[in-house]
Amino acid sequence: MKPARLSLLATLLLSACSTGTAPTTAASANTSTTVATATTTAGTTTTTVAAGTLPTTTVVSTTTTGPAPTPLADIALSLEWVAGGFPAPVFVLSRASANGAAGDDRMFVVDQTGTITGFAPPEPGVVPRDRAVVLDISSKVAYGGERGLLGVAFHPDSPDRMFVDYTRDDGATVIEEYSFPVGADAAESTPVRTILVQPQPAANHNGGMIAFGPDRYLYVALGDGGGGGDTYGNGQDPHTLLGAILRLDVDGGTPYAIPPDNPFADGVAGAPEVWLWGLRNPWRFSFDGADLWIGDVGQNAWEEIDAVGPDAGGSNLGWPIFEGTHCYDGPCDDPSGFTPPVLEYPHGGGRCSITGGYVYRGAAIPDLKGVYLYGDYCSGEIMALRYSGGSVVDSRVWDPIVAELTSFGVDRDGNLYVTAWDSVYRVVVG
Ligand SMILES: [Ca+2]
Repeated sequence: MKPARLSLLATLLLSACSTGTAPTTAASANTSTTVATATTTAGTTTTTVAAGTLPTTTVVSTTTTGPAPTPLADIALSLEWVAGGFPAPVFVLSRASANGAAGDDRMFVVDQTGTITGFAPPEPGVVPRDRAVVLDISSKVAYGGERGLLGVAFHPDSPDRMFVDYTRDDGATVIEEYSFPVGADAAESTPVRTILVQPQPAANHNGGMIAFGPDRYLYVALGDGGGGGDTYGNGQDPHTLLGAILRLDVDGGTPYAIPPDNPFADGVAGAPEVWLWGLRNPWRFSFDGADLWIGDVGQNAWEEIDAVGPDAGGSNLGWPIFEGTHCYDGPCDDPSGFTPPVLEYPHGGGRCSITGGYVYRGAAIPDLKGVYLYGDYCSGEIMALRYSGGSVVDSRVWDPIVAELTSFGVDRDGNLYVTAWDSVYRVVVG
């Protein structure tokens, strides 16, 4: 038995899991995920959004030319434990060297409580022993439920610049920049500057992911402000930063500049910071080249993955008009203005909250190249898909293997990691 504790998403998820439906097999969960047709699922007639409704959006694909990929059914994966004993790990990352500068061999575990811990990169089968806290902001982080230190990103060109996303005592989301010189044991304890403060009307749905895109802009995920069913009406309001993914130029202004090609850069039809809107709680997102992959946590029935190209700015991802492809709070009779998910799966079988992951581009597992791996926080399953020609062409669910699957992460070589419960694992073949 696990000791009781406040854990990420726990409040929301426990209630959602308690209403779960009958167990769903892996196959049925994923065969019901491809979009674009009106379907009847679990006895409920649904309205769905047709795929490809935004003709200006680049068609995302995870496949590359070459030999036919290995069917996911033929790939055996497991998790190799690499480090444990963390209070509440929610993310793991490394930082690359830049411009020929010396790199940093450490990986960094982000704890929701407010600490970031560095540890030596594990060799296969070797437990890393040296670890040290590199930043502790727990005194100003409000931790509990879905609040806390939720995201960290290093600047891709200046890896001594570290950005954090956390919840402060009054519930607001704060993004700060810290100086963490490559080669230093730890980061400076006082932030260089505050990038953003976003008030949050409720404790849940804070988003939390921050990451730099290949365009060198900082992308920031913010949930709809919380409650349930979009209590505060933020999902379909492009003028609020809530329920959106923002795109900020942290190099071009103080505290940031608006990229001139942001869809609402002039502030007329929406907030200048907004890149994508109509999101519920985009807990984790990642880039695959210029494509943006988002795991948007659903309400009570459907979890979804969204994938958009670099010209998708201004796209409305549907919440709360749609939950996944299903009408939630209509009218839904004209879905043409919404970008549907590339995949959705229903609650049930222990599944109740998506943990978005990464398209695998590492060298260690050639069969996984181009595969998007993700998971479910509640079931602890690792899942995967291949996406080509506008549809999911292969999918797979592995056995439940971890409790509280909070996040995926990659190191600078593209190896894939998982944070769950108190540990960090590496995804390996076997
Ligand atoms: Ca959506």
